[in-house]
Amino acid sequence: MHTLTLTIDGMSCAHCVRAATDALRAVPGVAEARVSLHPPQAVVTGTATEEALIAALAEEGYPAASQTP
Ligand SMILES: [Cu+2]
Repeated sequence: MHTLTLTIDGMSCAHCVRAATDALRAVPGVAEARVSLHPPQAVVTGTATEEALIAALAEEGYPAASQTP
C-alpha cells in the first residue's frame, strides 16, 4: 500500500470531483481516493500504479500529473 498525490486539470465543479473520484475508485488496487477541487488534486491510497490512475483520469477527460517530487 502506498499513497499517491496527483494534480488534476479540467475539473470545474462538484460533478467533476464526483466523476474523477468514481474513475479512480474503479481502478484495480485503489483502496481509497479523495478528490478535492481547491486545490485540484487527488490523494489515492492502495496498490494501483500512478500510470493506471493517470490513465483513468485521462479517460474521463481530466489530464493529471504526479505531484510526487
Ligand atoms: Cu464539473
